[in-house]
Formats: sequence, structure tokens, C-alpha cells
Amino acid sequence: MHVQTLMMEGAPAVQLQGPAGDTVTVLLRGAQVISWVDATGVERLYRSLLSPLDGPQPVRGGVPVIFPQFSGRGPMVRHGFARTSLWEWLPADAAGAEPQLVFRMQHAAHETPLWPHDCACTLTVALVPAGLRMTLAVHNTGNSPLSFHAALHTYLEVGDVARSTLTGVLPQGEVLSLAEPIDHLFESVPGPFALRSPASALDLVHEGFTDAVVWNPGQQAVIADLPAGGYARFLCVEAASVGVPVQLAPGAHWQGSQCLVTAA
Ligand code: TA6
Repeated sequence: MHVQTLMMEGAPAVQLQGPAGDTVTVLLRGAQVISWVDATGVERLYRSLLSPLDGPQPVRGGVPVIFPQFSGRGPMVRHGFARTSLWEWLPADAAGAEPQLVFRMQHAAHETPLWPHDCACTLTVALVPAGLRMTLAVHNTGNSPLSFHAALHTYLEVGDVARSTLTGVLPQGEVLSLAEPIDHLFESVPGPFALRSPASALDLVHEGFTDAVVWNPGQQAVIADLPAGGYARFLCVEAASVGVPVQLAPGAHWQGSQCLVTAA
């Protein structure tokens, strides 16, 4: 296992290499996983090269952490503040049975008048055999209840979305075709999900999260920080708790994880 800090296109990041040679790189801004290269040397996450890493806009690619609001489902900034906040790397936790990196974000009630709650979030990013596991934990450190949405907005490299399929989100093993644009919240889906695409075969397992969001904007969408044809290269499959917001009593904890496992 090897850990190093680095500047990635002007943005501070931490990189972890696992025993099999797989690597994961995480930006301190947003604790955003920006790259996961598997043990065969293949990048598994999509990132738009038109999206600067050093802010101030959210980075399009990798795994933005969505918290405490999903999309425009509330009064806050779109997708919440976690993805553009500076997280702290806790280097003491880098070693362990499964190599991992831990990041922490503390939020004080006065910082966001539209969400006046004290809480502490951690994101743990672990290299597991043939996979990557990300765990978001939230601790209500205040003295009043709080409510939030959370999602791991995972941009998966697929090579050609129109030739990709996803099983597990539709009932009775029905296969979801991705030939058309999609932006859908699948509620109460336990998974696992199987993504099969020209670039990637991945199984996705979530725990703690209740829902999944599947998004691809399609060819017609105009997205300033996405290159021409970029839409075809990724599919977002997001472990999410959105349909029913998570409620946390004072002092209570919640956690949700998503594991991406390479499949044959
Ligand atoms: O998670 C899907 C979604 O909410 C889509 O509606 C789409 O707009 C996407 O997120 C990207 O949002 P962003 O704010 O990063 O442009």
C-alpha cells in the first residue's frame, strides 16, 4: 500500500495504491473520487476534461458526494454543499486491513442558513479485492433533528452508453436499455446492479442507501462542461437516499456505502 498527496491540475488530492496495483485518487474539494484505475490499469470512472478540478464549479466526473440536498429538491444550492466544500484528509486512518482513505467535513448550523444543522460527515474510500468501496457516514452533532438526501453520483466510464445495459433497477430482472437519455430515480431498489458496456463490466452493491439514480443526458443536452460526444462515454449510477429523506435524531449516526466490483 502506498499513499501520497499531490496537486492534480491545481487541486490538492490524495492517491492510494493498493497491493494489486489498483489506485484511487480523491480531491480534497468535495472528497470527490476523481479516478479509480483497476489492477489491470484500466480507468473505470469518467471525467470531463472540460471541467476544471480547481473550482469554483462542481467537477463533472468521478464521484461527487451529494449532500444534504439532491438536485433541486429543496431550497439549497443544487445537489447540496458537500461537493464543493473542502474536506479534511485524516491520514492516521490510511492504513488497515483494506487500504483506505478517510475524509471529514464538519458543518456548523450558521454556515448554511437554509440548512441550519451541526453535523460531521466522513467519506471512507477503500480499495477492496477487485473493487472500490465508498462509505458516506453522517453524525448529527447538534441538538435538534435533521433531515437530508445523500447520493454518490458515480460517473462510470462505459465507452458507448447506447450499447450499455443495466440490470437490477427494474423489477423481475428486466434489463434497462440505455439507448435513450435517462434521468430517473428508482426508489427502494436493494440491488445489486450489473452494468455491462463496451468499456466495463461492473457489479454495484449498495448498503444503507435505499434508492438508485440513473442518469445520462443524451446527445441533445447542452452541458457547458461536457465535450461533444462526451455524453456517450459515461453512465451515472448513483447509490442514493432521496425518495424518503434520512432523518437523524440528535447524536444519531447514518451511513451508506456503494461498492463497485469488476466483473468478468
Ligand atoms: O443525478 C442526476 C442529476 O440530478 C441530473 O438531473 C443531472 O442534471 C445531473 O444530476 C447533473 O447535475 P449537475 O448539477 O452536476 O449538472
